[in-house]
Amino acid sequence: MTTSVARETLVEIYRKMFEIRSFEEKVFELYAQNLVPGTIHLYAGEEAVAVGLCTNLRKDDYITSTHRGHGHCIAKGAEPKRVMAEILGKRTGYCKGKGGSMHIADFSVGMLGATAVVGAGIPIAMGAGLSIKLRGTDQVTACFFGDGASNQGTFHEAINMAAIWKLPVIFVCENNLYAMGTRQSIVMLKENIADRAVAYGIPGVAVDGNDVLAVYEAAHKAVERARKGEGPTLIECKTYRHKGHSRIDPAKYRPKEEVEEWLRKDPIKRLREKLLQKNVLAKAEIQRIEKEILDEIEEAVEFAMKSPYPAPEEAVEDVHSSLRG
Ligand SMILES: Cc1ncc(C[n+]2csc(CCOP(=O)(O)OP(=O)(O)O)c2C)c(N)n1
Ligand SMILES: [Mg+2]
Repeated sequence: MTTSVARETLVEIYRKMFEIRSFEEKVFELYAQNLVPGTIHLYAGEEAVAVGLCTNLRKDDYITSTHRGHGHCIAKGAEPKRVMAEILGKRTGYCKGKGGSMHIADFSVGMLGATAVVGAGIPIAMGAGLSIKLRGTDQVTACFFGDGASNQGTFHEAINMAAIWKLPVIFVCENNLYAMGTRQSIVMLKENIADRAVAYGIPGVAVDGNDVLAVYEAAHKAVERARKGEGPTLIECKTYRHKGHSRIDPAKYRPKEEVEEWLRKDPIKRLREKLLQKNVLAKAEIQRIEKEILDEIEEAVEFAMKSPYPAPEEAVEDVHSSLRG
């Protein structure tokens, strides 16, 4: 594994994954204290997907996200403190506290937005890909969506269009086996969502989404192909969310053995073990990195807690944007 991925990249990957996990654990804690307005959908357990993918992207590349988007934002380079402020509904958040957990966007790092509408990010990513092609740059767009979203019409329409126009889009299905409480096997006869790529004449690959290096390798190939103008790829990452669908879901529909099996396959634990085993990092270095990140998350919480709420009259600001300026 260390042969193809540079040491600094491996360390950066570990940092980001640990950062997202720590961030999500903190959001869960704040939610329990009744400090988070609205709902939350946590990314804990799925970090290898966003990080494995985004490590291959440049700042000027784009991503689109889902309702489970905190990890996507942070992996693409958004500042945790401003993501936290948005989740707490504060004016210093990315949408000035008016979007909340499910509507975070940061155009400055190419994060085009999270959305509460399942499958809605897929055509937006296709449109961003079309814009790249028309402008003639070598940027790419990566599009995250769930197994549930892959049964929406938007999935089929957007992938087909991206395929015929050879758009630079990487379609990344985060198959965590469930769409709310519905198991994938109840709504799909085929096991691999990646197999659907055949229907559109593009490459489709299914990878272990809890192995960050497997995601990294698949993304690397897909990004190269997209930058060369050879068109889109569908990558299916098999993964698992550690918690229920959203904050109120105790996830009783999941068998205990299944949950335990996936907890054993925790992507962060696995990477940590590999890094130690291959002498990429010593235990003390890992502990130092983790401490640094935990401190940074505490600072993010402090920043968010101290920030003001938007004033009531700000509710009607930023509602429309005019191209005429
Ligand atoms: C168009 C639409 N239909 C239904 C919903 C309700 N809903 C919210 S999340 C969700 C499940 C999505 O599952 P999946 O795409 O697998 O993503 P995951 O939550 O597993 O990450 C549903 C049905 C919605 N928000 N939008
Ligand atoms: Mg799902």
